[in-house]
Amino acid sequence: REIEAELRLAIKRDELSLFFQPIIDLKTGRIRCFEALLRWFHPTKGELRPGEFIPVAEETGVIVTLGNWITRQAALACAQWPEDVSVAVNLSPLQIRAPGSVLAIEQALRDAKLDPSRLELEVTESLFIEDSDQTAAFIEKLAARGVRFALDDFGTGYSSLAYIHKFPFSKIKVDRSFVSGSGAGPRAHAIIRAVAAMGHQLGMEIVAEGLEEQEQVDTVREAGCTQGQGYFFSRAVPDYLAAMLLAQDR
Ligand code: G
Ligand code: G
Ligand code: MN
Ligand code: NA
Repeated sequence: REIEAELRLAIKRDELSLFFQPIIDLKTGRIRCFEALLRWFHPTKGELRPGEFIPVAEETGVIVTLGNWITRQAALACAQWPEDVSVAVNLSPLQIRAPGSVLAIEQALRDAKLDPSRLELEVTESLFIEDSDQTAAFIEKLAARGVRFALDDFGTGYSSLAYIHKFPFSKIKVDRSFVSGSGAGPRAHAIIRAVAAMGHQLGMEIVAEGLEEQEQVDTVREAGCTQGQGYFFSRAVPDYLAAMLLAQDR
């Protein structure tokens, strides 16, 4: 397919870029982390969103090369930030099952001279449907090195306590459908509260995603979320703007 061939060339042609969206400590208001979000500036189609091309990258296996590139770029960017700021990278399930993925991540950290504890790998709930030994080995090896793991999109899939029980997640990201839109409300609020209470017991950070208004920020903070992310604070921005946000912040 056309898009597949173009995707293979996109890295070489310098059409791909990582943007960074800040994740804010809801107590102090300061930036704790940036989530890396991939953007493709296609020469004729314009800006393409990951939702449009990540599935193609997954079907064709290009995601493995692409994923390694993303981790490297994210680690290099983070190495420029203050030491108490980390970077979060979204992982595709296919990447986790690919042989050599642990080595590639370790190499990216070494090359960027980044402390492994400053890298957070976001995995989505749906990954665990298979609950394979490979997934467990991947997470355990990197966690032993100090890399952190976040359970992304929490509440949209199986939301299984078994995964939280089995794997050393340091963060749960409550999906934005609980925070805004028609899904928000007293029932969603009670669920966020309960998830946050569980997170506290386990020493985890609880992130509320999709915060767009001050009122939502106040609500999730009151419900016990420790961090927040969303357009209220900032959209994902290029690395030079991320550096400016940090300079303003400190
Ligand atoms: O930025 P946007 O809202 O368009 O992202 C849409 C989806 O694409 C999100 O689910 C996000 O996790 C995913 N995504 C964004 N960047 C990356 C990436 O670098 N790697 C992978 N695997 N997924 C990404
Ligand atoms: O699946 P994941 O959580 O990685 O997806 C992150 C996606 O959410 C990104 O594509 C990002 O652009 C989007 N996003 C981030 N903040 C907001 C927000 O406040 N509102 C909405 N609608 N989308 C957001
Ligand atoms: Mn994410
Ligand atoms: Na999410």
